[in-house]
Amino acid sequence: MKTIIKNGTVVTASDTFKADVLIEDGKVSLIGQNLPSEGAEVIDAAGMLLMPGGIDPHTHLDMPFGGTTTTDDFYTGQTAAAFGGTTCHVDFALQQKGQTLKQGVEMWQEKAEGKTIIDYGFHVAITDPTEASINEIPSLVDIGVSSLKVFQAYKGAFMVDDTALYKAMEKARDADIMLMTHSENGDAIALLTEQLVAAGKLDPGYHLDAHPREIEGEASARAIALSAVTGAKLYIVHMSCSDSIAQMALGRDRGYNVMGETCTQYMFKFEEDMRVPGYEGAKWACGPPVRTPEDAEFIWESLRNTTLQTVATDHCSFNYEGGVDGKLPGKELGKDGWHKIPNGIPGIEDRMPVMYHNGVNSGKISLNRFVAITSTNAAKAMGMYPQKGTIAIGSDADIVVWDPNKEHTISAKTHHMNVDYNAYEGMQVKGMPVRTIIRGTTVVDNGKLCVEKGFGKYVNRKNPVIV
Ligand code: DUC
Ligand code: ZN
Ligand code: ZN
Repeated sequence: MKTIIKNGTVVTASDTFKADVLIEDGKVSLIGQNLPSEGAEVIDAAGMLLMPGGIDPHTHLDMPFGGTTTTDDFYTGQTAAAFGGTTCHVDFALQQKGQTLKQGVEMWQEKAEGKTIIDYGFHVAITDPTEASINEIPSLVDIGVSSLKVFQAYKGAFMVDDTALYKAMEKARDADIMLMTHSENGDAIALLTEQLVAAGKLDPGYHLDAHPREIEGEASARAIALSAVTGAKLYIVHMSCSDSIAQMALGRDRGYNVMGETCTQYMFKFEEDMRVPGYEGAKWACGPPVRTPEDAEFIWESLRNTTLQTVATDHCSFNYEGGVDGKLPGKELGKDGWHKIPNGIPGIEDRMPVMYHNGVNSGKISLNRFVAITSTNAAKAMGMYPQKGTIAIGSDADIVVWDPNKEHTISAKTHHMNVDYNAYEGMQVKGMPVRTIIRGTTVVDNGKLCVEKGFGKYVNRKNPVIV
């Protein structure tokens, strides 16, 4: 099966050039000028950009959390991703108490089974750090898992102490696994939560007071220091503010093996959105919390100057008005106390258009930097490069045909995510995917899903690199 994409402009993390792209057996086989098209399906991409499909390194599909479960399963979440130009994601398999790490992965594989639309992998989150679990870490590479998550927050649920973090880092270092942290000080959050609730401070805005920026900075510094001492590769997820990102800059200046991710919402949702009167602020409860417009500017600059290297979504969807009409319970769970709001913001569909419009069109980042932070760097950090994350001979033909002039207004009324609100509601963007191709097969074409459930494939990952 041959396909040729003609007349487009190829954009990678380093180059922009006009070329035809030939695809054979799901892989890019030739890139060049005026390639012959005999025997091939021809896609005319005149006026279009051809970019590596987006890679979202941080999602939570079908995840039990906060007394409910995220509303997007692997079918709805991955379908939405494909409509937004994302061709691959890495989801978090959470080890349950008493489980082995492998059983955690198997549990998530079952959730994905028969529902997939795009390619995917799993990080494992170690939440029950027994000696057996710690000793199991090196064997994760045998099942294609090259990243391990440790929570420094969510005391009493996912959090592990510094002894476990340190030991996990040693094992990850020896097995060449990327150690990822959710860096906030979980002890401080637990105490602040107790005090705020006891004082009757129950509105959604108090979520912010329980998650001060300083403790994200402190936990990030701690993880970076332990990475420096152990030599483990460290990837800090969802960095939200200047306090933590400044620590990342310092660690990278010192030559430590550390890198940082941010998420789209931290550039567009702010504390003031959470402190509105009434309950609306619950929509933006996530951990770490949304911060300030000044932090957003700091994030843009850190993405530009390479202190931060990836933009993910932390896609974690809960309905604003859940628990009715057969819908899973959602944000309404916290109506009598912010501490019961399930944390999370949806966005798997919107990351690419939102970042393109606000980053590239505004001149904040170059087109090549856009590709780097939405695809290539995640592929490298997660051990998928060059199979994924670039357009090159021999790579999977995961290509998004992008119309730089197509305009779209983002809305929950038209999005494909299974959730009743959208963080970017009403945002008018210019630049949209018009065709999403995975392994040479068109998955979405001009607003139409073209593959059946089960199309997406598990990606075996290895040899992650710090970018
Ligand atoms: N943060 C969220 O907002 N949701 C899921 C988990 C997390 O760390
Ligand atoms: Zn997290
Ligand atoms: Zn997360």
